[in-house]
Amino acid sequence: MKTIAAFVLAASVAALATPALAQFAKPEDAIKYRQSALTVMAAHFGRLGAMANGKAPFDAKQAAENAALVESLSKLPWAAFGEGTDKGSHTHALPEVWKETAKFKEASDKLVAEATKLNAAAKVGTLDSLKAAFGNTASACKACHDSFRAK
Ligand code: ASC
Repeated sequence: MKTIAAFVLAASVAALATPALAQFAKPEDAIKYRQSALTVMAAHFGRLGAMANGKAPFDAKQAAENAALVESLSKLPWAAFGEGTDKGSHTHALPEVWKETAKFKEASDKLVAEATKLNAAAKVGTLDSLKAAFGNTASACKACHDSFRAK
């Protein structure tokens, strides 16, 4: 009994201490997860872009809903870029993601910060506030793509 308890405790500690990859059974699962999160985020960000760029009528409620999703989704992909997930299925992620980890973290933190501001700006309910925050968020997307995503 004591042995089992000790084993369970050790396993729990190991699970808590293990890096993000442990959340995924296989590298391809992590790749699929992060690509899915980024795809869904881009869909909602694109709806905001259509409004910000005058291609769709501004709708404050729609903007707020989409920006809230963008903020939540912006937090998801990064845990799925763990060690060993540079290959396993088709990926556009460059080796720099795993070579320049501090720079990659800075770039992803920047996106989360801008998406958080975007959500706050959308809640203001005006096209002008949406436009400014949309542009800053798009710049954060682009900065990360420029350094870390294959063309
Ligand atoms: C989008 C989208 C991206 C970013 C990026 C911004 O709508 O799908 O990847 O914006 O193009 O520069």
